[in-house]
Amino acid sequence: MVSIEEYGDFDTSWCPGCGNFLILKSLKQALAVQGIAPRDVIISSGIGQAAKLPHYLRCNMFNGLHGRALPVAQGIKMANPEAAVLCVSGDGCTYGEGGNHFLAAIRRNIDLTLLVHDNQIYGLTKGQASPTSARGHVTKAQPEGNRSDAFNPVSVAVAMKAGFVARAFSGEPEHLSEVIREAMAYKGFSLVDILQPCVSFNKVNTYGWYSQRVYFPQNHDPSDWGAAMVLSEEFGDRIPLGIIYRAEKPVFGLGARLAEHEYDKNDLKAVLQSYT
Ligand SMILES: Cc1ncc(C[n+]2csc(CCOP(=O)(O)OP(=O)(O)O)c2C)c(N)n1
Ligand code: SF4
Repeated sequence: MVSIEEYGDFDTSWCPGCGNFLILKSLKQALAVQGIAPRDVIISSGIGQAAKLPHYLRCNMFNGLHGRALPVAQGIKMANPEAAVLCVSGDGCTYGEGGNHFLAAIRRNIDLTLLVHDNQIYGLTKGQASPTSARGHVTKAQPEGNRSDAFNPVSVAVAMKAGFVARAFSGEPEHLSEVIREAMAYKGFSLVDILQPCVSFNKVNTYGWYSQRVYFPQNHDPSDWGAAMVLSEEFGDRIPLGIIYRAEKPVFGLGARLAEHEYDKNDLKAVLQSYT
């Protein structure tokens, strides 16, 4: 039995009302309900407001370079197959700077869960357009409107036949927590793209904007790739939530440990010292 309290309660540097709070709460709940203890969780994150999440959770963590959280998460899982490995970052970090790692992680299919706080903006650097910002979105850095088309991560993941692809909304925390649980239980690479209002810098995609659009599709069969492809394209007046696509696939290195031998801590010390 694991309680939510074991995951701690930390001060954050997030703005009051930020969608990140409900993602953190939903994740804590998902971990506790699954009975996973903090010592068994390892989170890799990049740079950005979303990437600070593991700072506010009692767990093992690695906070690395912008866009580079996924390769680290994959290495962590290969070295620690028994651990619950998550990668948590923003839409800019994951789909922009880390875009090719996102594609490679889908292809390789190592068993880990990627949670993307998708606020359709660069939050930490004060509101430039991100890969998921809509064409025409006016920001301080794009006063004439964003001139690029938006990247649709759910469509790309479904097109590449990623084994588990879901979308959730931080304004629906119970549903979000349930989807995180299902993603973590899935054996293979799982993506949860989470709509997360940035109350300070995205005045378009607000709680109200998302709330008016999100819906839970009835009778969608996530094993139907064609239907998932069609559903994944819907991102406008209506935005479907839930598991969009799900399939069983060969998992890279399932149950295998990267290194079996015991290591000598002194050797490790010497390697670390060689970098100072
Ligand atoms: C290689 C590199 N490029 C740019 C930056 C500057 N930078 C830091 S955070 C950030 C944007 C973060 O946006 P996002 O990933 O969407 O996360 P959010 O802050 O919105 O949660 C940028 C561009 C950096 N740290 N490293
Ligand atoms: S800038 Fe936006 S994403 Fe960052 S903490 Fe504030 S509301 Fe959240």
